[in-house]
Amino acid sequence: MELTPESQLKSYYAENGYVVIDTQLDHRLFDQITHALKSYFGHDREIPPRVPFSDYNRIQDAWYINKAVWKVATSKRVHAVLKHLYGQTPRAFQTLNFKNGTQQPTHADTIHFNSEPFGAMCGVWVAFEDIGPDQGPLRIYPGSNALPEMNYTDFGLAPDPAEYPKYLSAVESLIEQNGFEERHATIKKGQAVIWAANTLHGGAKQHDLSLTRHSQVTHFYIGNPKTWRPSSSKDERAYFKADSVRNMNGMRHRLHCYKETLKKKLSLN
Ligand SMILES: O=C(O)CCC(=O)C(=O)O
Ligand SMILES: [Fe+2]
Repeated sequence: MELTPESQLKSYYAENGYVVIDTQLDHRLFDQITHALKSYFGHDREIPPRVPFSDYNRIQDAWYINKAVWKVATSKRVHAVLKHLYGQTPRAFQTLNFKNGTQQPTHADTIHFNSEPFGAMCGVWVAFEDIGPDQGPLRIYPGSNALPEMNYTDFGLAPDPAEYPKYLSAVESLIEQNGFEERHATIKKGQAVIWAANTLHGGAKQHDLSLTRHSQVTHFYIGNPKTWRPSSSKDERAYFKADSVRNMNGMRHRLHCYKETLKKKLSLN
């Protein structure tokens, strides 16, 4: 994947549902994160403290515990590009850090967290190392952003996580019907792919299992939409309050430091 020329960002995004940009972040940040999170990855990992979810290859909201993750999520350049693309203020609400490729099946992120108005959400995948085809890069289906909204009920499915496999099959059929091409995000360290709420994407097969794919996804809401989860919207839409990476870091960090100081004091007494 090539960097999207600056003058074409808006038109390219509208047409393809993704762009590639340079985050202009100091590469030492990525190395710091890789180093700091190292013991939290793998099958014999330590469990990271104070994050809502983690497994052997995925740490959710590591910005609670790592300032560099927070810096990547709140990158000025990413925010400026999102503002340019949407004309509204972006708000990072979730981070995911990966050591390896996810090989995730194809989906649109709206199936996990949707918005009213529709489309006020996007994902940003930042490469922490140069990404080649064998590392299981992010995969994108250009043009799929123009598809109509795809909630469980739009496919005639019950709005339930148990129906997710059927959702994935429905998505596969759509790709076949529309003849969408698959592109792999082979991008350089420090570059990022921004994809739209409805853009179909997943993780490519990791051909070489000895390779890492250190990267971070930050999910953003745009403006101030109502936020809801299709998978738990049975009788009515399940609205939820999305976190805000920008607003909460300071508070959480202070609270954490306060608790640590208190613990030390208590153990001294
Ligand atoms: O990193 C990947 O392979 C896919 C991640 C993804 O789908 C997401 O974070 O929305
Ligand atoms: Fe996704």
